[in-house]
Amino acid sequence: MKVGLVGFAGSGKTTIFNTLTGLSAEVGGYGGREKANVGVIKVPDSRIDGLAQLFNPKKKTFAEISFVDVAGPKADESEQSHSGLDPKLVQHMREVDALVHTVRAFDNAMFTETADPVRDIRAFDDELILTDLVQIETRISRLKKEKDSTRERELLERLKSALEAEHPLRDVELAHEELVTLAGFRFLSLKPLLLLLNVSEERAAADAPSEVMELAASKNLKLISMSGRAEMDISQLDADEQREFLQDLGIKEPARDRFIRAAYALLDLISFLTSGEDECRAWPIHRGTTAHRAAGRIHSDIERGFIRAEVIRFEDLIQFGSEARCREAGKLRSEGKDYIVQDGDVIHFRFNV
Ligand SMILES: Nc1nc2c(ncn2[C@@H]2O[C@H](COP(=O)(O)OP(=O)(O)OP(=O)(O)O)[C@@H](O)[C@H]2O)c(=O)[nH]1
Ligand SMILES: [Mg+2]
Repeated sequence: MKVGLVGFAGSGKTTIFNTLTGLSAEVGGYGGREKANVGVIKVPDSRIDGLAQLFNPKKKTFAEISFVDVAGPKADESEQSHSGLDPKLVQHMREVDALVHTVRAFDNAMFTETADPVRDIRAFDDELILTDLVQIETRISRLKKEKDSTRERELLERLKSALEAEHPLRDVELAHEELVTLAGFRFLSLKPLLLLLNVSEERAAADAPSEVMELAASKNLKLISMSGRAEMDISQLDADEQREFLQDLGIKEPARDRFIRAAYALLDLISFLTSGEDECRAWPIHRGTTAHRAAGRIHSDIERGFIRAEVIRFEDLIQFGSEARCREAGKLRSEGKDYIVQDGDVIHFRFNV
């Protein structure tokens, strides 16, 4: 899973990036740095540790979330000129599975304007909508020139009307085949979007202001809030000190853990597990994925030569202590291609190529 940290200059993207990845990229660039920051976090999963105790594998592999953090447009510029988003930034955004809009809710001497999260949430969503609209108009005029009036054009016309009415594409109901037709466009307003409210230290443990919560709800967006600055400082301490500081600030759970949960929920991800003497591993998949497709996550050969999936619930494997004992106890199920994989299934795929 690849997540893009986006938002206006100085909203704290790089600070949040450092908090989440434990890296120390330079903050305070104020829109001036060209290079993207890239980092990866491992998703903590106690089930992998549980499996490792049984199998003593050479390797433990956790699910990963990778982050891209690119300098953002300046909020005032975007309001005045409407020149649209920088093409390089757009390119970065196209490549990610989900966008996290970092919204400034702290005051900072660097800015003449006070924080106005509601304005910024609206303005950024408008930028995404505008970028998609320009792209769609270009494509439609090309199709017109070619005297093409296929279903693609009809579909694009429909999306164009939605965008013109200021609805992001994520709010448009689309059938599976339509999504397939659209995949190549990589529209920005179609990507899952999470709002991350970056609040001042004093509000580190408080709920988001009600007007922000209401706006998020009306836009059907998930919202988490954290204090980037405070959490970044804390994330660089050792575990014991971290716990102490979090407690002092009234924060129940570190930002990284809350973030991971929100990102999984946003993308509707679950993990299935594989275990053996070589490796115990968590594999993130979308909820509702069939055993056949899940096999393909591991290797296309396993998908192609799929025979069956042998499934044990993680809890059963731990309780009975081995695959053999699970089999004796009737806890090992043999499932076919269409089985819907569940979170915490430990799967052994049988295949033949
Ligand atoms: N007071 C306060 N300052 C913060 C907080 N988070 C970030 N900052 C400061 O805001 C400034 C901008 O932070 P960055 O993380 O560089 O912002 P950015 O979104 O990466 O900015 P660009 O890369 O320019 O788009 C820096 O001076 C940070 O120290 C916060 O929670 N509270
Ligand atoms: Mg930055």
